[in-house]
Amino acid sequence: MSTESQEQDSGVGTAEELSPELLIKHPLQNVWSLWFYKNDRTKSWEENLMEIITCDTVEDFWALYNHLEVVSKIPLGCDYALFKQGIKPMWEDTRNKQGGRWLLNVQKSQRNTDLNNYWLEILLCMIGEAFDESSDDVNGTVVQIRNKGDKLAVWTADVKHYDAIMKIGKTIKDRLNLHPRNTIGYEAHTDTQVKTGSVAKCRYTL
Ligand code: MGP
Repeated sequence: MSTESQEQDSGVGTAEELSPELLIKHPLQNVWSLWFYKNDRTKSWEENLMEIITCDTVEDFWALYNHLEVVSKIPLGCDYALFKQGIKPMWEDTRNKQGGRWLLNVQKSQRNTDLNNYWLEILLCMIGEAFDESSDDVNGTVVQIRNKGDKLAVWTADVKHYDAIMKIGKTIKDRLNLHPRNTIGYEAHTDTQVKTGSVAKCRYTL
């Protein structure tokens, strides 16, 4: 059977006949890089941080997400991070230096119930620019699997941008459907770096 008649039989049109909607991938507003932090004690913190892949379309995001190990299954001590291309998920990056993070502590008992959904929802907020005019203040997001309890954070550009920080925090609480008693705290990276024990000073809470 010729290719033409096969196409007619299957009802699938040629590339020329398909609408552009089906052919063109849907671009994201930003290009995003996925990072993995591997917990290898023989290496420095920075050496353990690896940029894995970038994505700039909705379709490529889903291909990436579906290919990844779900976050609840990655080894203890490891992190995933999704950051705007060009911003490294570290305090030292010039675009993080003045910034901080909204931090949600996720209990270990929630690892198999809520964590994967929270992480996917945050990723969708990132690529979908869910923070409206404050989306420019969002640098990226990190999820960390820890024995003492997992952590989910959204890193923002500037601790002085109060309105943007509040908008971002409220959107996170809303989109994750967090109970009002389940508070999130905003820490400046400069405070996180000098914290004593495992709790840093909180600039804001929601
Ligand atoms: P962590 O991985 O963010 O949290 O930081 P963890 O493992 O829960 O530990 P805790 O201290 O929050 O209880 C662990 C350590 O990794 C930090 O103390 C730093 O030594 C190092 N580290 C983490 N971050 C995010 C950075 C960074 O951005 N830059 C550098 N240089 N080191 C970092």
